[in-house]
This record gives sequence, structure tokens and C-alpha cells, in this order.
Amino acid sequence: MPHDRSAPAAGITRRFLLGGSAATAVNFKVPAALAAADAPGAQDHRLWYRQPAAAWVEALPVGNGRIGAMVFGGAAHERLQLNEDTLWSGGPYDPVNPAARAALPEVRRLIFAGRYAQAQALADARLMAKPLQQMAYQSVGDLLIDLPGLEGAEIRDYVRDLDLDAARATTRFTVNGIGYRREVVACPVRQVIAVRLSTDRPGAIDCTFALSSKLDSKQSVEAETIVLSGRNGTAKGIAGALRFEARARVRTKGGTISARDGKLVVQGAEEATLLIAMATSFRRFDDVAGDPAALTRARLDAAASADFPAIAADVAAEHRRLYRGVALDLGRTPAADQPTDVRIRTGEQAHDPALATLYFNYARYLLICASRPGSQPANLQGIWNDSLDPPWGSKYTININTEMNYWPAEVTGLAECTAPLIEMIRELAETGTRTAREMYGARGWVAHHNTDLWRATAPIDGAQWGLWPTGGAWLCTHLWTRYEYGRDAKWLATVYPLMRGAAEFFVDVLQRDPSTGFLVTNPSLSPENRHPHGASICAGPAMDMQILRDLFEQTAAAADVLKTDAPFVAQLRSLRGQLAPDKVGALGQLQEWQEDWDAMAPERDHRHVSHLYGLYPSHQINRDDTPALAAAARRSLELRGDESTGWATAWRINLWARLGDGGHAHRILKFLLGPGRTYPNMFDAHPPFQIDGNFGGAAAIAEMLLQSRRDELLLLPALPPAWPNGSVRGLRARGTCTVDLEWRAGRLRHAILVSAIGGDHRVRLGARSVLVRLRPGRPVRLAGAALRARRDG
Ligand code: FUC
Repeated sequence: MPHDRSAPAAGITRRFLLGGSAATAVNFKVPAALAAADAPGAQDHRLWYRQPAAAWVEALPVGNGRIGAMVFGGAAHERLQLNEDTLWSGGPYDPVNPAARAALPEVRRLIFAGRYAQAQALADARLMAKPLQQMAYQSVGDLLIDLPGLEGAEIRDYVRDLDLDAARATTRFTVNGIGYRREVVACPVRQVIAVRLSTDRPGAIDCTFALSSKLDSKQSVEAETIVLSGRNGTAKGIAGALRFEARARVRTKGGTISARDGKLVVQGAEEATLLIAMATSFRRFDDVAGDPAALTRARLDAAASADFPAIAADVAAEHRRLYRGVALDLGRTPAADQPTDVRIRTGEQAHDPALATLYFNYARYLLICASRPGSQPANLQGIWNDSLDPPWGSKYTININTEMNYWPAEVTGLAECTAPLIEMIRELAETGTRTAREMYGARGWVAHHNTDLWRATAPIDGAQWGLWPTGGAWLCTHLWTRYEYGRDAKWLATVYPLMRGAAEFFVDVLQRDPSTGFLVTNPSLSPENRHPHGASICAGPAMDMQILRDLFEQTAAAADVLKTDAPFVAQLRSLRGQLAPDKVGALGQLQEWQEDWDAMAPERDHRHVSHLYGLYPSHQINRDDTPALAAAARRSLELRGDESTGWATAWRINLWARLGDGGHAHRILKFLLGPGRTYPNMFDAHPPFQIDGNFGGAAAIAEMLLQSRRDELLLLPALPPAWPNGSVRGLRARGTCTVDLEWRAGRLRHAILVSAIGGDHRVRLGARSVLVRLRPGRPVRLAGAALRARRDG
């Protein structure tokens, strides 16, 4: 076979492809983690391929929350595309438009007068941020490893994989009987990416290492270290204010290291290990005085004492601390034995329940790798982006996408990964206070439909998309959710001011709708859907009303827990009752707007299903308490259709799961996992790549197995016929509960519940329910048969 992109040699054993053993063609000593790929279930924790990545969406991601790499796995030419999560264009800036406040009353008046297009034109002229767009997340560049001796050589026995449990990408192949191995990890403990090249023949490694970047930068070599230092980009008139640095230091067993043309040259080595550190001068959204040279140097120096096995062991241990908290089994068929890209290509036709398991596990892997305490939150691409000008700036779109990134966090045991999101809300409350004051003359704080590294909060892009004041409010519901799961009142006290500030803003800006007397937002919009009157902007879209009902009630409930702010609580509860209610329209659908416009809207299959927020992620609408609204939500979903962009498809699956329709949810999940919405590296395809679909899809799988609202637990609420037998261990429910489930022939065999703080929980299985009193830390086992035998409790 002439080059890298070839299929594996005929006759290669499955054992080898799965990770090798003593019987394989290549006589590597196989680390336990790789050999374990033969163990039952190991394939549920592994993406693997028989050819290198030909495109970025075939490369495999590693990350430690803050820094990451996409590993291509080329034999003669390896590329690691590198990211650092604070490398964005621009610098600290304040986009508030000073003309906005004076124009606001007229925009409001035009909206209440039904002159929407005119209102939107005025809003475009006077209300929008300056600049009109936010800053973009940017790639650091590439680490390039060239092995000139392999150029044109016949590559045999090629396999590359990503071990989701050990958090390691490995590439293996043979050339002329010599076995080559390359491993990559991103270490959260030592803050470096480590790459090891090894062969089974001493002295066989001849290669060069280089760093390159598309940003304004220069490379130099200091001893055994390549240094890439540069500046971030200027964008939309905001000057680049960041310096960044990537440092890669090589160490070898045997052989020599020299420098040539800004590259490091290794000759005759048995093994080469490269440690890469990256940093920028970013310290906070208003402080860019960091020293990336000092930071990267210090991290390399600190890591120098450890060899690759020690670093990889740290990576695996720290990763497993989070990753191993949940174990899912949805059943397995022979389809699962194929390479990951083949499974995705054929998944829609094949019966491959384990593909959903892999997707679920991968999402948990991705969240751990993209969002850790101290890092930035996961953006539209997590932390993986090869562009200086990525789609939608690879920012934080907070009218759905950022929230969706964190949907699986609590239920799948990754609450710790929400720390960066919570920190971002704190920062938005700072910048958003100014936006509230200057633009609206209001107290509290506001964020619109996007933000960036600099925590910009003014409306962007155009009024049709950006003039939506409810982004901060939606984010605040994640604070209450965190409290509901963790029940830590001390922590709640630290975030209560953020919730209070978000609520206070709406106390000041809500307007009384002259035609109905209800309180509504104005101006606003139903993300990003145009109504039939030549605009999207309007008053009181259903989603705003639903989010504000949650925000007001949750803020009041938080104040109750903290025994504070009684007058404000009374005011919030009174205002909550005056918010415009949900309505059912002529088609039997849940109305997206105050008026029954849904049937006439230009895009009836619009990707956003914003008015269904009340059904998921909120619990306001549900089949038990509000059956008529739940039926209307179902009708809306039917009208919108099942297939949409990646994230919008994932949202639909969660919604069908909340409606208890596992079969329907599963049909849409098959589409999400197929080649139209999943790239070969299992990244979600909007298209283009957007990571929210991965997280929304994983949340949906959990939602089909377990739902919790207040102190109620719904077991297997939307189990699809396609998953008759299975089990899950470690899902979380509100009230510090951990839930294990096992089912056979579509029926629950047993559930094991444990709560750290104990308490009474109503446990539901279909129409049956039982009240369970949990004592702190004491597991309770419930037999499915016993639950089914109950009349009701
Ligand atoms: C919203 C969505 C788009 C895309 C973008 C990042 O604007 O409407 O589909 O996901 O965010």
C-alpha cells in the first residue's frame, strides 16, 4: 500500500485492531489499557479507525479543560492542531451603544402598535452593540512532526484510537517490519500536552518537530525547546491585546537533538517525548497583564521531572475520577465491532445500540476535556477550533447553545464541570450591570444572545437575532439546577446575588401589554424565529415568559432557603402571576408568540423550538401537572418536524423524552447519530461542527432513562423498544441522589437509590409510584416487580 490513507493489511487480526496482544503482527509491549480493548464493553470507551484523519473532523480530540489538541495520526506527517481556551481576538472592550437608551421607548411603542418591521429597523439603527459583532475564539496553530524516512513507505497494520477511559489518543502502524507508536495526552495536573513517539527497534526514530501559527508570530529554538510567540488578532475594530506563547520541549531516549530552521531535529532515538505548554496574557475579561512566556516556561520546568508513563498515569487517574462515575449498557450487536467511522456511516440502517452508548460516553469525555474548574466554559466547539475566524466565532451563544453544552452535566455526574459556566455567569453579572444601566436604565444585569471571552453583553449581529434580553436569565436557571442537585445552601448564598440581579433587571424592564394587561418583555424575540409580520422582534414571546417564571420562582425559592429578602420575594411572586401565560393556538399547538402566528410564520420547521423551553429543560410544562399544555407542546413538535441542525435535533429528542415517547425519541436519535449529523470523529454536525449536539444528545439518552423534578424520580420514563435490555449505574437526580437501574425485556428489574442527604422521594414507574424515605448514604433497592404491583401510592 502506497501511503498513509490505506486500509489495514489483509489478514490483520481483529485482536490487533482492537489494541493488540502477544499474538499480533507488531511486537509492542501493550499497555494494560490498550490490551483491555478486548475486554467486554471496552469498545464502548473507544473511537478507532483504520486510516489517518484526512480532514479535521476525522481527527481525535484531547484536552485538559484549558488546552487541547486535535490528533490527525498521519504516519510520515503528524499534525496536532493546538488550542488554548483564552486565545480569542480583540481585547477588553465595552460594546454598549450610548444611543440605545433614548431610542428604547419608541421601539417599545412601535412594537405595541404592531409596527414590527419599523420597530426592528429602528432597533437596528439605534439599539445594537458597537461593534455589531463579538470577538472570535482562535487557534494557536499546529505542532508538526515529520518523519522523512517514512515518506512514500508502505504503511501496514495501521490503527489509531481514542481511549475515552484513559483519555489518550494512540496511533500504531508498521513500516518495513518496524512497529511505530505515538501517544498523546492532555494533562490537567501538569498543564501540558504530552506526545510520545516510540518504536520496537532501538534508534529508529528520525524526525523533526515544528510549531506553526496563522497568527502574527515567530518561532525560535532555545536549547531543546521550540518557542512560538505571537499576538492575537484584531477584529471588528477591537485591537488584539493578547500575547500568547506555545513552548514544546523534546526529550529522547538515545539519539541526538539539534536545531535547524526553527525546528528541532531528532536522529537515531529509541523514544522521543514532547511536552507542550501554552498560555496567553489573559487573566480576566478586563485584565490582560499575564506573562505567557513565564507561565509556559514554568509549566515545562515543573513537568520535566516526569516521564511519559507518569504523565499518562496522572491523566488517566484524574480523568477517571470523573469519567468512571457513570456506566451505561444499552445492549450490543456485532455492528459494534466495526471502526467508528463505519458505524456512523451505517448506523441509521444498522441495529447498533452500543453506538448510542459510545456517543453518551464520548460526550462525557468531551465535557471533562473541555470544561474544568479554572478553565473557560465549553464554547460552540468546546475547546477545539482550527480557524482564526470560525463559524459564529466559536463563541458562547446563550439563546440555547451554551446552555445545551451543560445539559448532561448534572444528570451524568459531571457537576464539577459546570464550574467555568458558573464563573462566567458571575462575570456576565459584572459586565451586564453596565449594559442594564446604560441601555435600559435598569437595575440588575442583562446579557443578550451571545457573549465572548470579554464577557460582552450588548445585543449583536442585528435586532432579528440579537435583541433578546433573556440570555442571562436562562443561564441563571443553571444556578438553581446546581442547587437542586447538590443542595448546598452555603454555595447557593454565593450565587444568590447573581439570580437576584437577573430578576431585578426584569422587575424594572417588564412592560404591561396594553391589549392584555399582562406583563411582557419588550423589545424581545423568540430566538431567532421570524413571525409573519416582517420581523422577529415582538413583545412577550412564550420562551421569555417561561424563563422569567422560572427565574422569579427560583430566585424566590433561593431567598426562602437563605431566609433573606422577604419583600423582594413577595414582589417576585406577585409579578410572576402577572406574566403572560402560555396559550394554545388554533392548530392545537403551544403558541410561540402572544398572538397565534405560528401557522403563518415563514419558517414553520424552524430549528429553534424556544417556546418548548417550558417542557425541556424546564419542568413548567409536564404531562402530570399541565396535561393540556403538554399536549399542545407535542403538537408544536409534530408541526416543527424531527430533523433539524445537530443541536436542534438533540433538543427535539429531549422534548420527546419528556413527553414519555421513547420510540419517537429513539428514531430522532438514530438520525442524530447518522452521517448527516455526526462527523467521523463523532463530533456533532450542525453542520458545520458544533459541540452542543454531542452534549444535547447525551442529555437526551439520560433523559430517556431517568428524569427528576423536585423530589420526584421517574424511572425509565421513555425507554425505547430498541433498548430492551440494559443497565446504567451512577446517574444523578435532584436531592444528591445517585440512581442505578437495570432492565430486561423493556421492564425495570431493579433500581438502587442513594442520597447523600437522604429525604423523601416519590419514585415513579409508568403510572405507578411509591414514596421512598432515604436515609443519608444508605442505598435502597427497589424491585421493578414490586413497583409494578402497586396500585398507586
Ligand atoms: C444560533 C443558532 C444557529 C447556530 C448559532 C451558533 O444562532 O440559531 O443555528 O447554532 O447559534
